[in-house]
Amino acid sequence: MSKKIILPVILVVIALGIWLFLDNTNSEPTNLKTESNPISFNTPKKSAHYETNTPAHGSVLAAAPINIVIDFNFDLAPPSSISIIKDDVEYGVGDLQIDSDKLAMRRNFNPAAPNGLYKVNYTACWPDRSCHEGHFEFAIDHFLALNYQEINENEVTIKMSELMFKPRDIKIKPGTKVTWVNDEVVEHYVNTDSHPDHTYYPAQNSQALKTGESYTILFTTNGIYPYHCSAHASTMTGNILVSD
Ligand SMILES: [Cu+2]
Repeated sequence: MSKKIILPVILVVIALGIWLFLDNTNSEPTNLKTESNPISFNTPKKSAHYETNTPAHGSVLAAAPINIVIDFNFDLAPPSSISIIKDDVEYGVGDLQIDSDKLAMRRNFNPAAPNGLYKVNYTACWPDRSCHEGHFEFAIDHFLALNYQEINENEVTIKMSELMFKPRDIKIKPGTKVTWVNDEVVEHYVNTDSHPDHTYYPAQNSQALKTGESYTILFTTNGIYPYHCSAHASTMTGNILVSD
């Protein structure tokens, strides 16, 4: 190759390199936009006698929760309250309810709530009329439902095997009967969140299930139902998404 040709070739290669570098730099913000933006959660504040809550602080749900439930280790009393706010709009529905054992309080949630970050502010009051405040956050991202297995049957079976719920995350229609069957030697449970209070949707709490034993409930109300096995609470988890 003669020197006359080599110089233009080198210049073209350098120009191409600069163009590729600039193009990569330019395309970065576009890539970020197409991925779902990570949500940053503020530090929660726990009131006196607080134990757990559902949805969990920092959780991202594939649909609106049916209610917000907060658990305590002391008797709740009026005038306790729960408020769920996004963009200055209240998404709590109806009055606060204190459970009959007085250890949990709950408020229904607007099923039409859009994607985004929700802040839960609560006031927990005791029989002596003293009150304490706390707060936590969760988010809704309906796009997560794309990862759910959609099952359009009247009856669905979820196996408990290899320390997992199979399938783990399912989407069903209201009016679907779900049966959990224990397929292995170790005992399992079906427990609604949170752990260990199991208060979010109390109908979804089974006794210990031995090999071959099953538990069945009917889901009638739209929303997300996070659950776990209380014997393997940190790893054996699942979600039922009910949507018509
Ligand atoms: Cu288990």
